[in-house]
Amino acid sequence: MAKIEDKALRPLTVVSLGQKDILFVSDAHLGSGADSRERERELCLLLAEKVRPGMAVVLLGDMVDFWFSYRYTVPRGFSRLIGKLSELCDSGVEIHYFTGNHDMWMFSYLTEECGLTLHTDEAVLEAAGKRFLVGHGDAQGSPDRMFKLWRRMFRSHFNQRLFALLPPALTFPIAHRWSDHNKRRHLCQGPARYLGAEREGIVRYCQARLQVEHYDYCVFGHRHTPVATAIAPGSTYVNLGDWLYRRNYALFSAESGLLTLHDRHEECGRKD
Ligand SMILES: [Mn+2]
Repeated sequence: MAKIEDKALRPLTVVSLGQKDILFVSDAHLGSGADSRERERELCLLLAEKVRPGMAVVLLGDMVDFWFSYRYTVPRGFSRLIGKLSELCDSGVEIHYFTGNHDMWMFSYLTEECGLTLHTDEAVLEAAGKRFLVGHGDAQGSPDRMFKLWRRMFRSHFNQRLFALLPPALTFPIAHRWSDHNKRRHLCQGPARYLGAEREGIVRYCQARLQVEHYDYCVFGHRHTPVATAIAPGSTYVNLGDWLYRRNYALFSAESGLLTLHDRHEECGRKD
């Protein structure tokens, strides 16, 4: 717990979004599963329908299942999403992309190609008088030591440079197998469920930070458990769920000051 408290004092980047409405999405894991192309199309459709010029889009990690930005080449796929994000940026939409544990090797490609802002750490967003603590959630109070060790290894600049020297034909199949293995392991454990404030590492982390400063909303992904629940007076924890299985997204209205979690499948009358 002491460790979380120490970390809670760490100052974070503050992003001011003025009076913007915000669309939040996370965990699309594009590139994985047979329905990936369809999922990507549906995501682009959501962006086309919900996002207007002057709005902000906040992508909270694991949007693709695996990515590595080489210096001169980029991985295959995701052309629709990258095109859509570029188009939105060009039309004056402010896009913030927070890397997760599957897309942490995004580096500067999307920043240079689309014009979006990339974040490799959580941040504080300010919009319409509300404060949001946002991030992917893989680094926040995860109890799994092994996971933390892998995370540190993958984020090491030395290891990243080493990886860049190896041919993609060798590294990509390994990365995809690793990702599939993790997914199978999670599927065996059944669908992720919200465990309650005491047992959710992200919530415990948010509560520690709330001791230091106020946030109206703490918004994270990673857990694939759509939930909106009060975790302190005037503070709501929102886990975005995912776009992978549930097609969740959240919308913040600057006018009402409210953040609402949505389920696209439910809206479309689909039962999955
Ligand atoms: Mn994740």
